[in-house]
Amino acid sequence: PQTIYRKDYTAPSYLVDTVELGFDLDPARTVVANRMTVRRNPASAQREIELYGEDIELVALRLNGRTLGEGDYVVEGNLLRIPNAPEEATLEIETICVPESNTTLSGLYTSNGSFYTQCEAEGFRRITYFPDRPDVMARFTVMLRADKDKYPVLLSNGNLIEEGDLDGGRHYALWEDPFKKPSYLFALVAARLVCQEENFELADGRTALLQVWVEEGNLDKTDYAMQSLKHSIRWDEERWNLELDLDRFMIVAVGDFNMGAMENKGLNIFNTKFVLANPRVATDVDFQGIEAVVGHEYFHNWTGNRVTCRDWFQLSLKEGLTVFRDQEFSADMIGTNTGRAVTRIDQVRTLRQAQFPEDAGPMAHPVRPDSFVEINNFYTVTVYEKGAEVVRMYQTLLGRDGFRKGMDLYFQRHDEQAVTCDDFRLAMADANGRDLTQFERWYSQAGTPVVQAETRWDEQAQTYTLRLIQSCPPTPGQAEKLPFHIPIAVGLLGQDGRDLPLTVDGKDHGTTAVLELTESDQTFVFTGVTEQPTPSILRDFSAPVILKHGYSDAELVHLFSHDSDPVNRWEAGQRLAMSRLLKLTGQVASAGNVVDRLDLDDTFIDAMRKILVDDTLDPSFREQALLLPTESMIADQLDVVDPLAIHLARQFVRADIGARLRTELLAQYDANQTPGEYSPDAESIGKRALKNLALAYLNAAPDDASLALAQQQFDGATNMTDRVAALSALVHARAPAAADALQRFYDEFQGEALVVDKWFAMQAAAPTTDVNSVRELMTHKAFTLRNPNRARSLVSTFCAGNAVGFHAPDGSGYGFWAEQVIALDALNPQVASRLARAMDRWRRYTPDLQAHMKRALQQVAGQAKLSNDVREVVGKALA
Ligand code: B3K
Ligand code: ZN
Repeated sequence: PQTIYRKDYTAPSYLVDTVELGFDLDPARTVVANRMTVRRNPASAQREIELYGEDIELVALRLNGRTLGEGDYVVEGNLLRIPNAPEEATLEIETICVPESNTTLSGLYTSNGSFYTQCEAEGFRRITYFPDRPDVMARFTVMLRADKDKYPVLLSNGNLIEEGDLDGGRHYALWEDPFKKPSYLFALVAARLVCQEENFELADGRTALLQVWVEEGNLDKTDYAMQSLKHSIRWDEERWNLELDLDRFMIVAVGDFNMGAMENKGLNIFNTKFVLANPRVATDVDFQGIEAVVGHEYFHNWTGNRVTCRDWFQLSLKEGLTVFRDQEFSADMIGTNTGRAVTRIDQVRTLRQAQFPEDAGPMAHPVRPDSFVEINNFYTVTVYEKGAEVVRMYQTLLGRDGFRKGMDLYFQRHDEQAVTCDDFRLAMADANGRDLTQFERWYSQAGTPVVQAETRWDEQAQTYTLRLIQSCPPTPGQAEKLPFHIPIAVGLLGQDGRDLPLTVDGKDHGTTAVLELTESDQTFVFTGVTEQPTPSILRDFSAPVILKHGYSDAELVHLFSHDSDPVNRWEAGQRLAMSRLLKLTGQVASAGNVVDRLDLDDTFIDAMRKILVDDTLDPSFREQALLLPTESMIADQLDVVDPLAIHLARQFVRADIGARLRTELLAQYDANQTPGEYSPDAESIGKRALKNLALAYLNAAPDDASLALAQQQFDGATNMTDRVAALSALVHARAPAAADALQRFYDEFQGEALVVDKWFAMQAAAPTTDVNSVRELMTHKAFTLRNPNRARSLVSTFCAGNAVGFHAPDGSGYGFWAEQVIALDALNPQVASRLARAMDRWRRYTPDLQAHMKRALQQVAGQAKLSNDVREVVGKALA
């Protein structure tokens, strides 16, 4: 496969002004007529028209009315070139595609018999020949024709111009999008659907029609998506002065979808997972996910659609920024300080769980990658979540007002343009009169920076010196790194736990100073420090770095009890837990993976107890503070990973907490019930989370009483959050009643696809589940590899979320992985390629496991027929 480089970017040879598409929709043979007006791009030296097409049959090609024959154009792979083209031309192209056999779910495909599209990144070329690149923006008019009975609803981008009946039981709809857009934002839906709709008043007094389209039978699950959409529209108006620019905004839910959702102009298409919810079938996390994703896609209308990316290397321009926006939206929707902090803690957990490992593995890439083989492989936690951290750092450095000025300038300069990450950075710099040249390294250098902090209090001089040393490990293709521009938010706690006033270089910084670390070794001096403080460094996780500091347990306990910054307060608890987990993992491993004579100190248990029972703290915060680092976070700290040792050590800690804090956990279990009608508000979610964590800890060392409690909660649950928590407690405790509960759960919810996914996922993740049980589950009548949600719920959950089962010493988990990657690749390369990444960090495991993993990787890499997607991932893993 061919590698594409960012440095090779050239402007498009031809621009497209208008596109008229005509679709005669038929699952077995859809005819697409494309008429577009093109003109030579003055910015390009190229004289050929370049069109991309993939998996489509070219029926006719006309240029200014003349049919082009063999000698008039050249087709090489996916590229069709028309040499010697005139300055301006009308191109007419007729192609045929077969939606019903399109299992890739990219381009035009069918799901449950209806038509849907997914064009980002390069799916439009699977529909028609087109300069399918984001810097070609055109105005689209779309005519849809289909059987009226089977596909009563015909949707596309923009405004509905006309609809009516045709002969032979068919009908049509004509749509026009008033904004020019890149082809990746094109969408159509032709389906049997119903909708919840509402007229919504916008800030400027206009009214927009909002619709949420779902399959019949799901209308009782659209309220939350609709509410989230309205909140998103309001929030964008209020926080950024950005308005909905269309008269109509539609969300469509589809059961077969590769990712979460897609921001097609005016016609967002969503995975059902991020639309459908009611208390009976959806958990608190599902509700939160819906709010975040509905917000995310809506916010793309400005950050992504009105201002789009020049090329796919700039993906984080829209994704990092839009994730940042949806994060801020979710935080503002909660509104309280602790609520905000808890969302921030969640973000930090995601980074540590997924992004730091990516940044340290074979697929490590900068936020703005320099090269790729398959762009779909680069919709990553680095581009998205680290990208959002980079955007957040602007706000930390420039302040909220300064950041807003930068955003305003960005839209002023670039509305309806396709631009780069540098353009965004320059808007931030220019709007604030700041030099952000060095900040560019956050875009160009991969790897997680390490910041080492050394401190010294000088009693005589009453100064406190903070020395910060930064470094960044090598990543593929980047051996040496230059220093980053890192905002480090710092507070100092006095012995009474309160923040000390901060003065640096004679300047008053309140109680949190944002220091700007720009050199590899830099020292900051706080003056007027009258007592030995405890440093709270990297408050609010002010930069995506690994902070190293030789904290003593006493200092950590002090921070865990008092830090006014909730994120660092939580962080102190994580550090206390991590040091224990690492030590215990070592002990378990050297005992040959036997849990014997392990011990957890009182300091740790007491610190946990204190937070658990502190009713002045929000339950949501207490839940986060009591959650242990995950197995993968522990693995990330180790040079040699023995997954079973990690699991056993962590289970020991969970059980010990469960046993030694039994009384307190039971009390919190009772105190945090949420009787009455279910509501997904932050306070109730926090209570349920703490209550269900208590239940989980109690059942980590199960006795009859705790098992009975889980059983009772399962039987009496009135919402999915409590039901799943109870079922999972039973399953993880290996309760005798677990099998029966699982069966009852399935029987009750077998008609709800998203709940069946949970049912598979819960079993896939259970440490009692091995390869054989997964294979057994794959024979269940409800299982299919063809539906991405279902495949992920069982196969990906097992491979990426069940370390014990997956890393079985005999390598059977890896053999299974290879088989499934190969099977999935034949159907859906994007889903296969995600699964392939479960092996990313294979070189970190014990030698025996490594050998098995390598063999499995080689088995996949050795396949003659493999998608570019999977080939790139396994190739980089083995490189
Ligand atoms: N922009 C889409 C992702 C498309 C992924 C293509 N493989 C969803 C989003 O980030 O909003
Ligand atoms: Zn996005």
